[in-house]
Amino acid sequence: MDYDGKTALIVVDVQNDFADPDGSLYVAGGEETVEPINQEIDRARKAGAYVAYTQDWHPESTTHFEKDGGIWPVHCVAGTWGAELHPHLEVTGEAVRKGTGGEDGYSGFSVRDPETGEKSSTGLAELLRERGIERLVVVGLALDYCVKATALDARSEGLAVTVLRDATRAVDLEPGDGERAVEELEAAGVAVS
Ligand code: VGL
Ligand code: ZN
Repeated sequence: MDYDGKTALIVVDVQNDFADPDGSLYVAGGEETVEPINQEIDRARKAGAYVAYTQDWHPESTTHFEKDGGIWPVHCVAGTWGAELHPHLEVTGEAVRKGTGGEDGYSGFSVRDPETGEKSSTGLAELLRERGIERLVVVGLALDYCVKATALDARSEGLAVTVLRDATRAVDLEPGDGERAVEELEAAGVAVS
């Protein structure tokens, strides 16, 4: 993907809990994405493209967590080491935080109230719209959750979307989840390269 003013790069959840082997929801190989992502950030910045980041940002108690009725170990609790962006990640733009009110949801674009099911925007769509963005490159963690959900929502927003396979890794709760995510993305018109 060549960057320009109408193409943005979104760096999804490159946080210690996912990208550091000591993180509580470590995604195998997560730390290996940091270098290719930094190169992508450099390419995007040199072309004057907009770069945004997302952060999973949970309260201590949320139905997202296994201990509170969900499926995940406690991770990315607001203000903790695990929620910080990886220390080697080049940070050059705004970070959109999702799940701050205990909502569920994986996409950088929207979260869902676990009680009412009501969806609300994180503000990312507005940030992109204000800048007249038409194309989005999505990288980060994890391929089968937040990267996939963000890319699919971006397609629903009418954007052309590319996911860079080398700059993401899958949780693979079930073996093959990453490959199935790629198929789902491609079926939705996302380019995976
Ligand atoms: C994520 C599981 C739980 C992600 C976030 O960033 O892909 N996965 N919360
Ligand atoms: Zn989470």
